[in-house]
Amino acid sequence: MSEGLYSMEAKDYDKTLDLKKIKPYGDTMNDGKVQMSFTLPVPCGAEAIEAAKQLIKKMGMENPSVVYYKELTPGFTFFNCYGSCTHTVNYESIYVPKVESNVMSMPDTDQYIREHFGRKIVIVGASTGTDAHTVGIDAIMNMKGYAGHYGLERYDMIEAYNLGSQVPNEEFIQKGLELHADALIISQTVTQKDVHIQNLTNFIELMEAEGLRDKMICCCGGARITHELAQELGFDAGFGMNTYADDVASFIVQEMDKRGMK
Ligand code: B12
Repeated sequence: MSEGLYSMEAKDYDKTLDLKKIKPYGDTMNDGKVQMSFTLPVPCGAEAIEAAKQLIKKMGMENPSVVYYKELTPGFTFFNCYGSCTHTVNYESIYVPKVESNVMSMPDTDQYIREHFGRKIVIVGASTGTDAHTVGIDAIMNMKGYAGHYGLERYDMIEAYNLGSQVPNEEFIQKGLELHADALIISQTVTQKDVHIQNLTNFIELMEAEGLRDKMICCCGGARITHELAQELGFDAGFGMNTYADDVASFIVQEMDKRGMK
């Protein structure tokens, strides 16, 4: 290769992967490149750009660059920016609590239910509280399924009831009782101002007040839900992004078996 602009060969780049000190990957190892978008409550202009760059440096980034900016409305400027992160994380020291179950296919779960319970399992689901998002709970429950995974309604050995969205917790629990639910599953999408925490906490408190908490498996899910958070709030399990009916169905039936529910 000739000297000049393109003379740096691949061997000149850092290729060291140290799992004790990982940082973002842009196009070479350890370059730390991060893309960010944010809005500042200042008029669009040169001072706004300088403010954005100074802020990026304070976030622990080197070489801040603003690649796009636009006035949103007078007094507010939106930015797309890049910077190189100077911080690192020890990946080897990370521990994340996860749902401990053996994820089974739909036919295997049906077979498990036949063998362990000899009856259909009843699962009632909804987006509760003020949450109007239905796509998450539909993805888990609808017969058609989602991303190649059939929903709970498709399982031969599961009686699934999807109550839709904005279902008050009291009504949801009442319906669960009427349907003799083995498990109640909740979807929560909106997390603004921790509204999901208040709503999920309220659900658990109601279940406890009614003496029902130990009688039904309680799960929640949504893009911002983790298993750790769900457990902290008193649920048996929590499911986040890229989870499917298989995950929650497997957990419910195995947990029921563990608890000796018949
Ligand atoms: C569609 C949509 C809407 C539609 C919903 C229509 C409907 N019928 O569902 C409408 C227009 C009504 C809407 C309204 C609002 N929305 Co909206 N909406 C979205 C959008 C674009 C898609 C959400 C979605 O359907 N995802 C697809 C599903 C499949 O993903 P999922 O829910 O994560 O589900 C998966 C997993 O999380 C998990 N899962 C989910 N639930 C459960 C439950 C169980 C038991 C299990 C096991 C698993 C599980 O499994 C699923 C499959 O893998 C998102 C942005 C985005 N691109 O994500 C914003 C978004 C969710 N909305 C948002 C907001 C702020 C709102 C509003 C507050 C806006 C407003 N100011 O009015 C309102 C709230 C209304 C209300 N009272 O709830 C924010 C939420 C931010 C936050 N974290 O709080 C988002 C992220 C947009 C954003 N970037 O700001 N919204």
